[in-house]
Amino acid sequence: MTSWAMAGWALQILIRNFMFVPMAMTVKAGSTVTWVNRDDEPHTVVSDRGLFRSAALDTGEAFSFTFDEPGTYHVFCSIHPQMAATITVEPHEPGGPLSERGASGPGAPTGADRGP
Ligand SMILES: [Cu+2]
Repeated sequence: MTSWAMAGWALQILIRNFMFVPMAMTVKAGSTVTWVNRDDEPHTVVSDRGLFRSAALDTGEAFSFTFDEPGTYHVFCSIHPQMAATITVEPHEPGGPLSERGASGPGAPTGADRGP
């Protein structure tokens, strides 16, 4: 059962029943995560830090983003903000420093969920 499920496609998050499945995923830095909409409703994939924002994905459409920097990334659907998922990106080096950055970087917007 190796087939086509290699590298990128292994890191797939389905959008189904107004949920991201799985809701939490841990990947290595440099990994590309692909979201696929399996609902009949359009959904978006949006970073709460403004790193990326997909167009509205219709049924069967996909959106990918490559996570180069370690950290914790929160993702939601801008149409249904209750839909949320967390991507944890680990550094490549085994045993490397697992510093929890992200929430308190200089200039990085904090959890306050304010639009412009
Ligand atoms: Cu949605």
